[in-house]
Amino acid sequence: PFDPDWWRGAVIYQIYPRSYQDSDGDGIGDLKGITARLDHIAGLGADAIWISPFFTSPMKDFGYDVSDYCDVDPMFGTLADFDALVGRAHDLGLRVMIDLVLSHTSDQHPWFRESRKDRTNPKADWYVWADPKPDGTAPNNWLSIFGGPAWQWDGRRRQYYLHNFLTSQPDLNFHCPDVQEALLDVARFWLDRRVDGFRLDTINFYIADRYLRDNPPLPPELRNDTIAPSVNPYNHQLHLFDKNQPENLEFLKKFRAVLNPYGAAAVGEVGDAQRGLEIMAQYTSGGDKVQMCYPFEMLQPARLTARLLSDTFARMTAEAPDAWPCWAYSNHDVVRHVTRWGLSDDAARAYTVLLMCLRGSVCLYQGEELGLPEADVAYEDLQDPYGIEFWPEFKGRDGCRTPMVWEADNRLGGFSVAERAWLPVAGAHLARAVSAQAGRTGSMLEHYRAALAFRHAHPMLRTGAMTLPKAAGDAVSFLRGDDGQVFCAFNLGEVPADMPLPEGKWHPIGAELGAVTPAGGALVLGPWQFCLMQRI
Ligand code: TEU
Repeated sequence: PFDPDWWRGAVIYQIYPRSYQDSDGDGIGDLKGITARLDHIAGLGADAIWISPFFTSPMKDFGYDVSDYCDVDPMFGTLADFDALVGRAHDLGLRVMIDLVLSHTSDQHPWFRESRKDRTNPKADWYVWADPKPDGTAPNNWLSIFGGPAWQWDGRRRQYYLHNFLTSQPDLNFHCPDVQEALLDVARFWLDRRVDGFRLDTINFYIADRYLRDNPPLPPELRNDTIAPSVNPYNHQLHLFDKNQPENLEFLKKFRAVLNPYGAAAVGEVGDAQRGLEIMAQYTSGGDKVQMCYPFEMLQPARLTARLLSDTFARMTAEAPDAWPCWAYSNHDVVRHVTRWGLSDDAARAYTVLLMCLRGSVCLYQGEELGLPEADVAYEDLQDPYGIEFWPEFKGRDGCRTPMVWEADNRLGGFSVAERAWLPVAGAHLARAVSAQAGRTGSMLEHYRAALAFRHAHPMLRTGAMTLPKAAGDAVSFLRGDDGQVFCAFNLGEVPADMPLPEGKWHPIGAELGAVTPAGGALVLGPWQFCLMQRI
């Protein structure tokens, strides 16, 4: 059904296609595998899926290095398989979002092969090429996210090219109008194949300063000491000129104009540890750019405390009251949150309910609904180039990318019939497989199902207003709904918390989630307890 607002408050389930379900026994997941498992996602109560890249790719960054935007990599299947996936998803009431990696291509993309030939070919300006400084060094001080300078020397053109990630991921030059047009055509291609929206990879990296000015050093108060400086260049520079240039807003408006006739939506991933919320406000307010942004606030190593939650919402509201976030605790780039934050099952349950009560849309990452911890991947089994480079200080992203576990009594968890999977299935995950949890009262999977159903049953949790969260120690509370119809209170800690009850008459809801009921006019929340109430 045509509903241009479908994304608002939606729960989007992220699929990492290499690791969801292998249908042809090569040890790598594929599109047919995903199609076969869509019932699980519909049964969970999600509104949409986001599939990480499945396009033709040399797989140096596992699909985030695209060599053909308009085809499926043979490893994952065919365009016909994709059409079948979309058809089945729509039959189940699931919207389909795909992951467009527009900021850079693979160095094997025909556009880059042509562009690097010489300085006069028709695609000579399609990438960010620059002459060396007089002493032969790189044009400026910009750094790559995956370590080292963001510039790679090319002997043939005798120039440097910009790469924000691997050297095999050259950055497209969005100052070139033909590049913008070609990328809008990519979006049209997939919209015509009935996708409902896009996750836009590194949306704030599209446009770099046309004068290639040096970034200033990062002021100490903005440094994030939880990330080792060798591992993440965010600790060295204020990313003033290499990303998020004002011209990006013009491109996003063009992108939105492509989406509108289809009722499609986009969520932009904002990779900026310092100014993510500010950038989200720029990109999502006004209704003429992208609908949602995906900031990194809840993906940090530091646990989402009551204080961090209230600060985040206060900052976000100050930047733009109509900004629309898409929250996530876990994804294919970070340590799974249960491990990252050291959560017990009780704590994880409370965080799940909290996520379902927040204003914004939500992304869940495959396996999160099983309460999976990060997998231990031995050095010999590492696949992620980012991890191989920085081991052991940073172990890379493989520990959150191991295969999904479907069957507890199967060596590869029912993921594949192959001898080996591309990443090992974590032995410790098997006991948490879907087969071990489905239909079992009190399991994490059933808790997620109930939490999603709860959000659905109370539309004000999806689209209603939210008061600024009030934090007191580890406890936090807020009201949802335009008239504050729902009261939500959480104890995000181990120490019992006394909380003031809101004024007015209320009746408790969410018993099926384990919400507690105030007794004798007082609200005392034990460790990781929460209370949900509806105004009478
Ligand atoms: O990630 C963008 C991003 O900023 C990440 O580099 C993140 O900081 C890092 O992975 C943390 O470990 C996107 C994709 O999600 C990621 O998988 C890709 O490698 C990257 O873009 C390049 O396309």
